[in-house]
Amino acid sequence: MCGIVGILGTTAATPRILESLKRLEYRGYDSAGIATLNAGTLDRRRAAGKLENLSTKLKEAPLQGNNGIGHTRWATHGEPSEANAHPHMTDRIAIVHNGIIENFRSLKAELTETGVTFEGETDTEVVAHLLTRYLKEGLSPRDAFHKTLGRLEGAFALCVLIRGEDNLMFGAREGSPLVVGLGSGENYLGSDAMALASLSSRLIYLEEGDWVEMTRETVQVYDTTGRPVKRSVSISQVASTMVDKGNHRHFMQKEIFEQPTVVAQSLGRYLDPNAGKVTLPDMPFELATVPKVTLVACGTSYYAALVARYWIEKLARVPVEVDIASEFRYRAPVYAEGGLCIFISQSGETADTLAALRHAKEAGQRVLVLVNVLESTMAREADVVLPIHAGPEIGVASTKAFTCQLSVLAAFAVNLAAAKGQIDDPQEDAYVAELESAPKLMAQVLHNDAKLQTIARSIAHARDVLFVGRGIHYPIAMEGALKLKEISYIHAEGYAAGELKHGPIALIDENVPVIGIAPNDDLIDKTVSNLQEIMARQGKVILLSDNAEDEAEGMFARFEMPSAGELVTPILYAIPVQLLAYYAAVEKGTDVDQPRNLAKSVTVE
Ligand code: HGA
Repeated sequence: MCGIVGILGTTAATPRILESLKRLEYRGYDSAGIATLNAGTLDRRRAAGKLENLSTKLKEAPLQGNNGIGHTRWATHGEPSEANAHPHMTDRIAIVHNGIIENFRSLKAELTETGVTFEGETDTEVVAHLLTRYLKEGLSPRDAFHKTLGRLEGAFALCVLIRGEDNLMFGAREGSPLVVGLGSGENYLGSDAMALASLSSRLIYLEEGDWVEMTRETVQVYDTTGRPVKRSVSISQVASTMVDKGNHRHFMQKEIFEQPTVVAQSLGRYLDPNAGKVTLPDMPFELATVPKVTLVACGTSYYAALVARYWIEKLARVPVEVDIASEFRYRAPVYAEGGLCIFISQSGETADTLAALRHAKEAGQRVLVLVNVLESTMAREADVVLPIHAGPEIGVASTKAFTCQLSVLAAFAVNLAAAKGQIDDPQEDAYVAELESAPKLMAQVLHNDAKLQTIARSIAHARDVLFVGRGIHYPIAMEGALKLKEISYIHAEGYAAGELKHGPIALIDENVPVIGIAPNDDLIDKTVSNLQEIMARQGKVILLSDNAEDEAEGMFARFEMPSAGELVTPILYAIPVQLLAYYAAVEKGTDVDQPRNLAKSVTVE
């Protein structure tokens, strides 16, 4: 989502801010801007659309100064126009904001009454005017900033420059992440380690409610009450080099093809094939005593959670509840005493998932997270962290993070089953061997991608596409539909195959492609029968299967999959649905890596 970079520096700020904003482009944004402070004077350039537009403006009218703040905006309040782009400015300050000021309406009304006029529709602008009012009332910058923070409700990461204060920058964090970067004779603020990768690896992660007053030489963090606090310095692992596409056309394609390697790496951290055991990090509780598992996530991570439910229930015989993070804490969930809550998020910053985590923690639940970013807020707040080791995922539509999440969840399910005494050593050994086979089988699927490219051309111009599957492959159908929606903008739905006849079958005609996910398991006959029902209504069935050669007669297309066991098939079948979406999007010519309206790390609720 929005990216923030702030520099109190000793050399020209604009090129450095632009470079940092470029690193954040993958997160998705719709406008961008930079403000600098030069000899006490504030000035800014903003542009709707891509960073190139901002660069062009900066070439036409450069911004001088060694101090600056920059922002990539993913609009929540107000259209993605230049007027709504950050930084927002008054005659006294410039500010960038990530998050949502929930009480902005009442603040706006209050400010309007005092004669303030607003330039755009963002919630952020009220913060700019509030801070300006307190400065004009004669408060010191520090007091004015602290007083402003006390008036805000909602979520925010803020970064502020003040006119006339050449060696001063403020930042604040509540609900949205903010990181301080330490330089020599310079200091920085960023929305995450990636934002600061080219500037500093010595970072201070602000905690909830923290705010910071910075000069080039000093960094002072305060808590909500305004008390000075000490926060530790960590060394960032985020490499300062830009992640590149290699010889792929898009990051998403690169990440799809990387999957055998990253899944092997990920499994390598959790499997001991010699001993035939799953090895998880030490936990501050006994897994054997866990009475219930609750899995909570959003989007693709939520589908990984749905797959995990099948594994955990079947192997470990532990009751499992799964929910969407944005719904979870608003429905008075019933926690089991000593229950284990698992939160899944690629970035570890997803606002809804983080809020759900805190809800569970407050209720005394044990908290385990699966994240890709080790330095993330969720990783820092959990009792146990299972990193998925997917490496940086740049494509907005998640691919390799999904299959790595599945791999780690499969290993977890086996471990829990062993801890519960539901499987014996030879069974655990067999499951470990099965998981070990995943990367090779994934490579086999990828090897046949040309066939999927041909099939994808036939769905690229459809208005609606359905994905159907049963059991553990039902969530894969939903994930396939999500991928297609995200990057090709084709309306798609994932259904449990048996559910079609209860409504969605009304949509079927000769123009509706239906992707059938049907591995040769104990449900294949049922799934294929459902596909026959679709064909009887002229639906264009595309079958993904390692069997059903005979039943394939009359189907529009069939993609041959390798055979595998129940821990590996969901991981394998994720690949053809990713590739269908990818090639359909390429065929349509959409912006694959930065699809419209989407953001990578969703840090607003
Ligand atoms: N609410 C602000 C900032 C949006 C944001 O944080 N996106 O990630 C706006 O709409 O400008």
